[in-house]
Amino acid sequence: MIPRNQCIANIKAGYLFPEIAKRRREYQAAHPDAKIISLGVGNTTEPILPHINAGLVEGARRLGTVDGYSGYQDEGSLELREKISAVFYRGKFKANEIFISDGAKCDIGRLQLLFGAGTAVAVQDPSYPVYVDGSVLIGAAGGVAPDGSGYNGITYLPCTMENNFFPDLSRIPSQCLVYFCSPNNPTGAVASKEQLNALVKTALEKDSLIVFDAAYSEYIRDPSLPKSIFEIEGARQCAVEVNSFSKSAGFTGVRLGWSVVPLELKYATGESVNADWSRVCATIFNGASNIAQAGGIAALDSEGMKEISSLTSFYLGNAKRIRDVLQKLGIQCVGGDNSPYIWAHFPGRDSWEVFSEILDKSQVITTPGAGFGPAGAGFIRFSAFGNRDAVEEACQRLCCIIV
Ligand code: PGU
Repeated sequence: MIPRNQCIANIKAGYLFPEIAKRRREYQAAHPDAKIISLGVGNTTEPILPHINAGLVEGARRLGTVDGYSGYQDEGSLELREKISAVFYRGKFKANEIFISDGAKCDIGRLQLLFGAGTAVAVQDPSYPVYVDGSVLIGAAGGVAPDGSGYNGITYLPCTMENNFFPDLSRIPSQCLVYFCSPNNPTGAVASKEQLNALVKTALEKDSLIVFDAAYSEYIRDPSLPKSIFEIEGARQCAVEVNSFSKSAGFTGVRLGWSVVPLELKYATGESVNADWSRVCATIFNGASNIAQAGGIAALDSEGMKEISSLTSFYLGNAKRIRDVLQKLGIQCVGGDNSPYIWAHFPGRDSWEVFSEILDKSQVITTPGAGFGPAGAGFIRFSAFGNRDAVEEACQRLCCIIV
């Protein structure tokens, strides 16, 4: 048989969330009567709101008509791209700088193809696992270091209580791909304008490229906090941004997102990153579902934006309830105010052990911090995605336990 891709061999164990799902199944099998509640994976639970849903239904209906039928739309609907530019970037991007995708995760994976195996990669630590795992899969990182410091070839930028969850930028190597997520998954921290100014300045000085993941931008309530890297001067020369309708419109299962790749962005050798991205998308991606795009267009008109605001406020209401309980229990935590994640500190504890103890005592699923990188040790992530009754029940149960 043909040999295995060594990059896949380098990846340790399973992807984080299926691993948690496996532990949940095992616990359920051992405790058949347990009513498990998940505050684990960040998966939306609430129905899609009526105006946006009507957009999806209308999109499906049109496909059944002679005039409304559409087939492949590689670059995505022009109307949707123009709306994204108008709503999120004050019209500052042309339609050919916005690429419609089937979600931010998929684009994060595909973007790696632009840079390939030789690229230096830096991540906030902890971080959304796809940045690191994707880098290992493409060969930009090697195997796991035996001392528990993570994957060889990845520069981990610790984000801790001590630095207020914003990393020391001087550690970013030159000519590096820097993944940066704000509002952050998993810490819930949101970078300020000054912090993002410093990030862009560093990237420009070090000839590095930022992949800015803004998947939770619609959770920002503090108007002083930037929702996009492109609010920062100089970002067009050093950043791409990915975003998604998953967590704002409840499209986790519908699948719709976008990436912004400015025309000004150039490789060290002067070629256009935008042109290459267009080539990659045309070659291995056939565009997002036309039905999903019709839903996205509805989501971005004034009625749809009101629904996005109300849905994200609902999840932020859950976040507040969870955070209040943790604080009452004397557990130090951050996040949950401009983000749907709460990052709780269990100093000196193994986070998989804390995960199991919480599950055992309260039948609540969480996510162990260690799954997000070495600096996640001693932390637990609580997700605010859940029906209100389930979240309130989880809070009551958590109130009664001491971990
Ligand atoms: N970016 C970030 C920072 C995320 O946290 C997630 C989902 C995505 C992108 C995915 O966006 P899509 O547009 O839906 O592709 N994170 C969730 C779900 C787990 C997963 O593997 O994606 C989480 O629990 O972290």
